[in-house]
Amino acid sequence: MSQSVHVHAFRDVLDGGGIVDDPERIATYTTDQRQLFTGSTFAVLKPATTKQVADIVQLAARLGIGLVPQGGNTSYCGGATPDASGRQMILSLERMDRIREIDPVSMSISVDAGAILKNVQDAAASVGLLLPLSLGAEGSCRIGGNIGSNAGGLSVVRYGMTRDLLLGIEAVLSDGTVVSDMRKLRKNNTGYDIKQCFVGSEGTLGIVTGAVLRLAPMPARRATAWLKLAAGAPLAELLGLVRRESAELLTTFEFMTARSIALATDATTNPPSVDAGPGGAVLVELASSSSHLDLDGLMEAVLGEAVESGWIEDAFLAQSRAQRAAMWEVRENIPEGEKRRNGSVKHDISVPLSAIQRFLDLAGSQVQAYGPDLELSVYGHVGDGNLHYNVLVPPDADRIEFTRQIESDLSLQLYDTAATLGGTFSAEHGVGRFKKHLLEKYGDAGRIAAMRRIKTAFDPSEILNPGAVVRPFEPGSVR
Ligand code: 2HG
Ligand code: ZN
Repeated sequence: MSQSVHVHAFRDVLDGGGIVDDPERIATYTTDQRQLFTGSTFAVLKPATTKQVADIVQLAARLGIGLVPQGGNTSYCGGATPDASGRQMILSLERMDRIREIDPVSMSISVDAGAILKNVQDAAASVGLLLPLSLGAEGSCRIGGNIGSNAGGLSVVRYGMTRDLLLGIEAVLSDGTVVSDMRKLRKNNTGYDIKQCFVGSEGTLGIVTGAVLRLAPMPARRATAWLKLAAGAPLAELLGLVRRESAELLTTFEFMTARSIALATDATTNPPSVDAGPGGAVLVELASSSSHLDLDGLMEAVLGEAVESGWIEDAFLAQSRAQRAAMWEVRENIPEGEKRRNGSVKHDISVPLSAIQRFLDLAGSQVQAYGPDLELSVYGHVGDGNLHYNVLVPPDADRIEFTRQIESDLSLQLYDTAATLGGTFSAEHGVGRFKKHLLEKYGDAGRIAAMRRIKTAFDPSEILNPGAVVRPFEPGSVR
């Protein structure tokens, strides 16, 4: 069957605005967020309802066409980019962006999978509640993608990953069956927790069309501080101190090296007055929904103790909203700063907190031995054991070529080190198409075997995001 016949068939199951087959418009969907790869597709499908998604899936299965679900196209790992075969279609959820219901008493929000994260945050805020998922891409990423990649972000230390916020789900299986489990229950021990199968599956097990998310009380007070670290400051111990002394009020513990701060500052319109100490800097935030707690006083006491320990040289407590925003701007602008300087080769590492210092030492020596002139931008969610250990692309280098070169050698050394310390090559960015070989290399054989069996059980005809995350199970194979 020709492509135009396919387009015609899909047009029949969608309404007028539901299909894009103009090559110029298609091009805005086929390149990944980091512009490392451009795939090929003959049309982008934009359903407006769950029923249309189910019809699309059934038709795709009949025609043997792969479907690549796409939300805000912000995957760092090519999870939402079709391959080059031209046999895959993008299924964009962007028209399914409704807030379905907010239930302030149950503290939950029900949304379409194509709802933009920021809009969901705002909807929750409009009833005085917090959606505790916050990340740099929040203005464009969509809830379905957050679920598909189990997004983490800037407040995981307190609230957990997307997985921990998910109460209910609606998803279309590969035969068009709709899993309609949009419940708001905290407790529901009635067999397999099917919704969790879709979390982190990057669209390979079903198309998420709706979700119910857990909300939290909106913080009434925040205390935000910038800590300048002394040389050799032990991050895990410092975190331990801050966490212990601030009880359950810690929401952020973000580490940044001087190089990352400088990159962010270059990308900032009003450069802030904060900078790094010899050991880098940490952005700490405490938050409380109670207006009766003296958070600033608590933060000052915690910081006093940290100064006494000799781990920090100096600390600044934000005295106004503007100061707080300026501190956050530095942290949030680091990826943009890297991009402006010709990008970086990204390593989204996590290791147990007890091994974080060792990772920094060993990885530092590996980089030094590989290329003494290489520059690093190291920062991340140290509260979660997650480091973005990024190698900067030299300004005069070809970005793609340099990335390939580093990824074929130094990156593997760094991942080896993380693996030896009990860590992982992808903490919060997923696997997608770019990190599949790493899953093969570092994943436990039994776990991969289980993943393949699950993939085959959910998607026997291999139409759901084919080529992403994991190969289907092959009968007779040992894995
Ligand atoms: C962040 O923490 C994101 O800002 C992006 O996860 C990390 O660009 C990166 O390496
Ligand atoms: Zn991150």
